[in-house]
Amino acid sequence: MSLFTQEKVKYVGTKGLKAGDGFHYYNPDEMINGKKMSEWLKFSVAYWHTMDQRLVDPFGDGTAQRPWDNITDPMEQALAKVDYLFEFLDKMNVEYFAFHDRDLAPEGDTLRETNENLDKVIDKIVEKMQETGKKVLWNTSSLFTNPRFVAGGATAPFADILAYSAAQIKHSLEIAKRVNSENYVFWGGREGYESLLNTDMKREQEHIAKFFKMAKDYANEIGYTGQFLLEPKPKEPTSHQYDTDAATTIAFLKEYGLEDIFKLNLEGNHAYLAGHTYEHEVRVARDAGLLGSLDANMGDKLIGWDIDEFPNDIYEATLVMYEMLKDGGLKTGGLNFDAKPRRQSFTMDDLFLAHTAGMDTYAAGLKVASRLIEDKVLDDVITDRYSSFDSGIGADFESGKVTFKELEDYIIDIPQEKLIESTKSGHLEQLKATLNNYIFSTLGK
Ligand code: XUL
Ligand code: CO
Repeated sequence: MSLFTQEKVKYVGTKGLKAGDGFHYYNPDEMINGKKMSEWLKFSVAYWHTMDQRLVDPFGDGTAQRPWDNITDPMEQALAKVDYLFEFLDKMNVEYFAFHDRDLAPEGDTLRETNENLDKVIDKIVEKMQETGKKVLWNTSSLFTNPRFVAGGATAPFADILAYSAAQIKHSLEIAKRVNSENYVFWGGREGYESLLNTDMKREQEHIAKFFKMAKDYANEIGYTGQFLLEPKPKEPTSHQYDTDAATTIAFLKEYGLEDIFKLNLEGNHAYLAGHTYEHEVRVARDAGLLGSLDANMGDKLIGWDIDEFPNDIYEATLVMYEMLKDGGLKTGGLNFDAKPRRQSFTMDDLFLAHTAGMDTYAAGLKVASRLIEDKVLDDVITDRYSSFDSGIGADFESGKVTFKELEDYIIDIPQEKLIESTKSGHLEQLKATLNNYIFSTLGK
């Protein structure tokens, strides 16, 4: 018996222009660069949005209409939502989901009681996973919602709160092992500060570094081998988040010797808030060998806060998929829809349509990116642009054969005219128009 009235979403191709009749681009078995589309695109449903989000904004109550709204007992509703989740995954043809501990079950008065509530829901999730073959991309712990985390979790200036955080993560890692999560995510919700006037920043960062090492030790102790991921985000909720962007997060990992333990989970909207493009963040992680997973969402460039919109920007999706393909795929990572429909898109149909649109956007981006790679469009441009380092003085510099003095001897009498001749136009307008042509011609069939 079906819980949702909506039908299973199927691949229909691009026969019509109006969206809503199925996937236009997401064709799971289609081969792209030697692998099935479904293998490149390990999509994941985010429990906190898809099952829990009421579509609130900073000024208004939730508008969401969901079939489980009339179940008033919190534990009963929590258990019922598990059935809805698994039917949703089936109908959307999504293989993975992701969750915070607190998304699943209400808290009790003590951590022991909270764990008991949570374990009841996990028992049901494990059963459903065995029945359906669906998998967990990652789980995580919310160390930011409850008032006890007012000044952070692992960076809280209060030892009891740090102890509580450790115990909470310990239980989450046990859950990660039970549900075989492919990754374990840490997003430092309130790990940051409001003012230096009352903050010992160094002590807080030393605490969280030690905390991460202890988390890894515990994972090793219980035999949990999933990949640890750290998710950068600036500004929200504290004015100074410690893991502001990919580069800052990588510097932190290296400073504390954690770069072999962690990779990064990168989110589109977080990139904009940090003043970067999404593809920039992915490139920074790729260059450091630390690209882990993607929280596939986007923001509104006119709004200054995190709105977690479902992806619909083909240009951005193409460039992010380009980085992913160049990295050889996401390994243990996937594309998690840390995204919610707009507040005015409050029906259950909208939730189906939003996921369909997000999956199609990344499927389309993957197709374009794969053609760009096949035709070496950007590779050729970049090879040519740096070619003066492939021989002569450039190659001598790269291989460490020349000193500053020798570089000076080489260049000191070269006239300005010759120097200008040694530079080349970047042809950016042509390049961007070429990229547009690849988008039009790959998707316009
Ligand atoms: C918050 C955010 C989180 C993390 C997991 O902006 O992205 O949902 O992905 O805690
Ligand atoms: Co996220």
